[in-house]
Amino acid sequence: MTKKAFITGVTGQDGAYLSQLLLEKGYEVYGLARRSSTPNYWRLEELGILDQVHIMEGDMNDAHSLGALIKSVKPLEVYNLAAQSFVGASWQQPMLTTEVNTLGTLHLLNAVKLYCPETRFYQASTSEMYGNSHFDSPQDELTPLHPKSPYAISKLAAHWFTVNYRESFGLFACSGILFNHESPLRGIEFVTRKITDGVARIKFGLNDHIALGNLDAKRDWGFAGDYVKAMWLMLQQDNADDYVISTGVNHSVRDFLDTAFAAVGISNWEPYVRQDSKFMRPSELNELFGKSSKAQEKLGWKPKVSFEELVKMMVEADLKRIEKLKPIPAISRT
Ligand code: NAP
Ligand code: F7E
Repeated sequence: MTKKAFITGVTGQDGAYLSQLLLEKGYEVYGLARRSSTPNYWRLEELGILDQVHIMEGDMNDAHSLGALIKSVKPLEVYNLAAQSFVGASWQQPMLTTEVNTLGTLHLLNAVKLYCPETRFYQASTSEMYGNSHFDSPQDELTPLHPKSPYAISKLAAHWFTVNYRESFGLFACSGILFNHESPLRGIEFVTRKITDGVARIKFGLNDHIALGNLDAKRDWGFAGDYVKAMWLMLQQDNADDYVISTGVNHSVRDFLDTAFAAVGISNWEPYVRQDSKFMRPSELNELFGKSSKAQEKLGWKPKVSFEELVKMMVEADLKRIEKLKPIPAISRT
């Protein structure tokens, strides 16, 4: 019998890579997508898999639609990736962030408990839950949690609901505490993609600068394609558990700028970068990096793509995209 997987957030970065991985493994993939006047399937299209994913319309805020979908699909595995995932927006929209990230997760856990309690459940938790833990670096599964943004608080609550449904009702529910992971499919508002898109625009003369916030923040940036493998591995174990997924190496936004501009032959990026207070956060996490030894030992998972390879991959993808937008020189229009 075909294995069925249900992915919320299928139109997002991780949803696209996870769909690709599961299709390669022979799963039938069902993806929750919210109704929109302009469908947002570009990532599934870029990977060439849109026609292989069963798109199911629904919303994390609508418990009824989630319940009906889980009842009809009865998946073997559920991956809960849907979220208001942009930390910066969570101060402006704390209610929405909580409704989608916390209550949405609760609606989904309840649907699984009610209609298919044998289903294996993955929750997309985050290193943001640690807050400013640089006294406890690197962070692992035992590091104290002290969230610093509405996003982090909403994810912390969803994390504990996941653990609680495992402990209270015996659900096979795992929480993956993933550190930042990026790719050419990353949303444009996140700093990595904002930089690689900006570098490509500067290279082709479409823009003259990139406006950024705090350049000193450090993150543990890995490749999303590597990280979705860890999600799948968590659900293949004998017992449900929680795992940190990270590279163990961190870099500052400045390092990212160095590497991204170097990829187009620019060694001094300072003339092309302006700092704008609009992109500063009310509460910033200065430094995050994780220790994924539990995942390495128990899941046999290891990141494959290095920081340098990741940045190069993202710059190259944006150069290809922007090249297509480049105005045709007047001389060749005749
Ligand atoms: P993403 O690209 O922002 O994707 C988020 C997805 O959630 C999109 O498909 C979005 O749909 C969907 N969504 C948002 N609100 C929804 C709603 N009300 N109902 C249904 N779907 C909704 O995020 P990502 O980078 O792939 O991350 C995947 C998950 O991992 C998220 O939960 C994120 O918080 C978590 N996470 C990410 C990272 C990271 O570094 N990427 C690290 C740790 C944890 P639309 O396309 O319609 O907007
Ligand atoms: O910011 C700084 C910013 O928005 C990274 C999400 O996937 O990972 C992501 O959250 C750093 C921060 O990601 C700009 O202040 C400077 O220190 O790319 P980001 P994030 O906030 O780390 C975690 C693990 C998640 O769970 C989230 O869902 O970069 N920064 N200047 C900037 N950030 C942005 N976005 N834009 C700037 O102009």
